[in-house]
Amino acid sequence: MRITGHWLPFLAILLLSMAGCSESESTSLGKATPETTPPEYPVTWRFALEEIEGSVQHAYAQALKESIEERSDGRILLDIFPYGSLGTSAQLTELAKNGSVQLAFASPGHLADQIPEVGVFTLHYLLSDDGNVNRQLLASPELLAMFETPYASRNLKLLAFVPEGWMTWTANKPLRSPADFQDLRIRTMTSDMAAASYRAYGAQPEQTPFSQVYTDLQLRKIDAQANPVFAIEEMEFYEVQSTLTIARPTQFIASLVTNRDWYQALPEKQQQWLDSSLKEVAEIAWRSQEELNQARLKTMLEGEQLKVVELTEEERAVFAEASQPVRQDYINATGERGTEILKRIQQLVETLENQAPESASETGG
Ligand code: 6CS
Repeated sequence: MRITGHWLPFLAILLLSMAGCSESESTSLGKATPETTPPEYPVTWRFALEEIEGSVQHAYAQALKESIEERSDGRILLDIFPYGSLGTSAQLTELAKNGSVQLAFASPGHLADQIPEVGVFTLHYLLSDDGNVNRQLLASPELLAMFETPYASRNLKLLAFVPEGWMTWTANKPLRSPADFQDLRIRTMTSDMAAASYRAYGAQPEQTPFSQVYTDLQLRKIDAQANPVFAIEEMEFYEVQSTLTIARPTQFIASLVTNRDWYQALPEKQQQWLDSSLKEVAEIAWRSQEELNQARLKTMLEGEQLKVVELTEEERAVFAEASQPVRQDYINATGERGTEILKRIQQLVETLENQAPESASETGG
């Protein structure tokens, strides 16, 4: 299943005009509920996804819905809006900022134009090859705290980083070395940082919304794109590309955000329900992205829909080397705070790798 995006802006405008119209006015408009006034239940929170039904984000949202509705005994209800029902990733972030939706996914690959620090997750060959190390890194309260101020500067509260599997490349040829990227028109997510990594390989990146990728590939406006396996299958990119290259340059990482004022004004009990459910769901989400990525690769292989090329460690090392200058771009864009984040991630990866036995999987974590 895929979607086309020309009507997405109209839905986003509709939602923008509905800002704050969720079922319980007292708790969803970012106005603090006075201690003495008990909240009116049930309260409905809207949750906007950057991915369609059946995706990793959808599995996460369903698990969160189940958890919070059960934990709150039906006082909190979650209304899930899969990609295609509201807007592009950038528009969803706006909807979260202005309180039209209470929860939204905002992937660093799109968000880095607004919050440059988060662009660190678009850098190649920075994270560990061990999926479990990355999982622990992304759940680290210390790491989340480092992003608090950058997100707050956009009136957003970062609730979680959600790893969704390794980024893989599709094209109509194998992409074994930077030479294969020369002048390749590869679609990347919309931020400049997301594009920079591919420019370093010699490509001509095209920064476009997710909903446009299939058509652009079909019409040969672009030659290639990057995404985790599950997304390539569900968005049917395999129909218009011949080869999947597994180079494991980085994980696809999403961030879960809410409006900061809204979160701070939540009655204490509701904040606790949300925080506890987020903790519970993190583990489920990790397992479901692994399963989904593996199952979808199997489906595409069985259907002989794509030729799969996995790079050797030597081939990956050439890309890792070529990607190094982009770290300076990141530092230039983020200054002291970004430099600190980059350094700390490198240290945490090293520490966690020394503690953990190797357990990476090919397509998932
Ligand atoms: O490539 C993109 O734009 C999208 N890819 C995924 C896997 N999730 C959301 C994101 O917007």
